[in-house]
Amino acid sequence: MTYQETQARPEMQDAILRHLTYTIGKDADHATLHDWRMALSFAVRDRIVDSWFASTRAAYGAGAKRVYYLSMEFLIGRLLGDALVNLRADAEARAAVEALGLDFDKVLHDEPDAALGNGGLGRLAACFLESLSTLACPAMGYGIRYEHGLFRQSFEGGRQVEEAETWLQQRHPWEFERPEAIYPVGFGGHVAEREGKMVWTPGEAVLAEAHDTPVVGWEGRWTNTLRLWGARAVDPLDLQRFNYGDYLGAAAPEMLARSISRVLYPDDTTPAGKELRLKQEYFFTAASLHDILRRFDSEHGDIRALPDKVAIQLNDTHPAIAGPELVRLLHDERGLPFDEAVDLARATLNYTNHTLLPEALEKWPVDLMGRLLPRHMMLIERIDADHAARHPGRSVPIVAEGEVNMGTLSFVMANRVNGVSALHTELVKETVFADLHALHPARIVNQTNGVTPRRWLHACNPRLSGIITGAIGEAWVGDLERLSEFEAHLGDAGLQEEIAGAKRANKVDLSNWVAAAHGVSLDPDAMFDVQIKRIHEYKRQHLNILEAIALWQAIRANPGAGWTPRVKIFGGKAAPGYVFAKKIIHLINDVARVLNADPVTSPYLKVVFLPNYNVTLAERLIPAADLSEQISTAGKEASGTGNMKFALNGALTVGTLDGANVEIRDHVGAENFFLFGMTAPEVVARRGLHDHAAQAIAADPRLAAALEAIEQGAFSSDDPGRFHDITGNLRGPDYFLVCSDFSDYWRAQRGVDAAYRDPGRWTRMAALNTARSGWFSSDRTIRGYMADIWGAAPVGPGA
Ligand code: F58
Repeated sequence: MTYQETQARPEMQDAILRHLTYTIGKDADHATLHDWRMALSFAVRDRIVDSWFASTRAAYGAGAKRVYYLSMEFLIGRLLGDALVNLRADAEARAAVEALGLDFDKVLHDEPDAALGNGGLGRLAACFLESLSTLACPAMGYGIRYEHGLFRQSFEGGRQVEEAETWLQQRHPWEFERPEAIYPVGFGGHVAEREGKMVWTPGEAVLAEAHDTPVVGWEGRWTNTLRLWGARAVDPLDLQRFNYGDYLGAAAPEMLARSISRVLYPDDTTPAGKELRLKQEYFFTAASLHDILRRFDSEHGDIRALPDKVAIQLNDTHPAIAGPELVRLLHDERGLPFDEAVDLARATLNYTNHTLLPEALEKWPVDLMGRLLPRHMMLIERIDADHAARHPGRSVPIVAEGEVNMGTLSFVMANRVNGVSALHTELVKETVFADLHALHPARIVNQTNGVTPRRWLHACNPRLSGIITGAIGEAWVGDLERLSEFEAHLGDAGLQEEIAGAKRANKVDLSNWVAAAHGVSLDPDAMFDVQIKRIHEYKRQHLNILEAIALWQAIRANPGAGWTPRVKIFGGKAAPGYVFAKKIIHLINDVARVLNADPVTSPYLKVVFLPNYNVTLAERLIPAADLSEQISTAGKEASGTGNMKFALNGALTVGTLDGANVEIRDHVGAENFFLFGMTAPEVVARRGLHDHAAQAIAADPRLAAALEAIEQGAFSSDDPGRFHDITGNLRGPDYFLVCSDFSDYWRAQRGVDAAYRDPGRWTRMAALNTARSGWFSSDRTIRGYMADIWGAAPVGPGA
């Protein structure tokens, strides 16, 4: 069928065929799956554009305050299914695609997963963009258009192998190139005083080119923009070198410039400390600020009104150079007095802290900062001196021991500083920023994270979503607090059966996929126990695998004891340079190989590590999970957001009192949450015992036996010493207190087993988790930011 063979066709089908013909240049007989996916994406994009223009007009018309979210990372995942759901066009698209003889799900699954982020911080930014649109808050996300997102993970002999990710190899249908929005960004050079003014002459410059992706909110009411900057050379070709036959050298300027937006740094908690990373940070921050001021100038006259019309959020310290850069623009370039420039910048900027881990707090050597950004280094020193003068004897230095502390800089230059869960915010006040908090007691506020219910329940779990809508109507999708109405229906035995049936069907889907994609067969009647997140010592995947080993030993010792069948599912990537985390992955894979091959125990216990965990895999796993593992050392996980997605989808949590687990437990009820482990203050006290690990091992024969099994090579007979650094660490410093929390974890897990053996009780607990998780919507979080931090209000049709 060609587009020309016109008969009356439903609108969506017509739009798909039109794009296939005129945008892709293919006819239906020769179109590949990829062509069809592109055609559908363009058809859907057309509909978003209408809402986009209306939103842009409404925001300009209202002269509204705008919010700018600056983030090194946006972990957006696939966009097609999400856009269709938000436009409420998913059923229509499915019908259109199927009428064209195609498998709709296959078309959706053809889309690459855009992994422009490492983990929670990047995914939070993506959820925030969706909620900002849903709430009709005029906003823009600014970040980097990485050519290669987070690496692709596979396993070889149980070891993690990394490969470059290539999401942009195919055309990206969602973005619009904006060659008119292009700014030079300078580096290096020198600073000179001219007529009483400091003038920075950069030694090199690259161009930042904008690429815009519309982000459509629920029901298409409002659409904001994600603007990602790509780096390009000012002079793409060195013609002289080319003419001399030096073709490689001629292309060097372009290669060098492009390297800035080439790859996402895959370090999840330790700052890279590399020059290129600082260049990336300044590159996107400078381009974004230029763009923000240009837009401000086009709408408003007096720059002194900046804080009334603009709120800028710094997602962690990665865009912290925004402080000195904004001061430079206001003071050096626009001639405002320094003090006024600082005050205006501070009234406009806000900073979110996502971690307390000392090794994760960014610091840059003064030498490097001075060489790469000489004017900014001068301004940082002046901001530091100015803050010290305002607080004589009590100031906290931004520059100390030859380094610029980006957390201190962000705090000093922010109107509001926020933590991401109640516990984390209290710890921010008591630890990293205690001195600054004493100076500025009103500056730190809490905004507990949230997740978008559109992607993380309605779209990824259509069975449960349908049941909820059947019981209480569909208003909950746009107003998640209304999920609480679901609770009143839970007494209905029929409804409970439906909920249990939906979970089982989700587990069957997952089992089928795991069998097809990875050749492992899972029993959908076993408990699906899931830990998915970055691999890090503080998240304690090794506590989970130790418990698996101890359970395996217990089952072997007494196979007939009525064990509750369980599948432990792991997913997550380790930073390529994080040797210990990679060892944990290897251990889990080795344990899985031995346990899954054991005919006595495997009916009761299996372990699988699914490779290449990403947003798409999370969307498959979370709806199928029975148990959510949130087992970090108390005080270390700032919030967590996966924990919220699981609770919302009716998985019960086994977890510590860490991050937002505390608030989840408060909401769902202590009786519907499997708590274990030390509290944050207990953790601190326990570390004071020099032999805490040895004591814990001596007190728990199960733990001792599990460690011995690893040490004796039970899982690595070819190399018995393979995991000595893990067991050595656990017996030795065990900073994250795996051993000290083991016994209580074991106890909690046996409580989980007992609860799972009573399906009625389990389903009720799971359903209560769903019904009581309405507070964890990112809509609630964004309302909090709008009210407490940005002073922003919704506009227009969605208001
Ligand atoms: C995460 N941080 C926190 N950092 O660990 C998690 O508790 C929290 O829920 C989430 O932020 C959102 O607030 C996180 O994901 C990173 O990935 C950074 C990437 C760049 C280098 C430094 C860490």
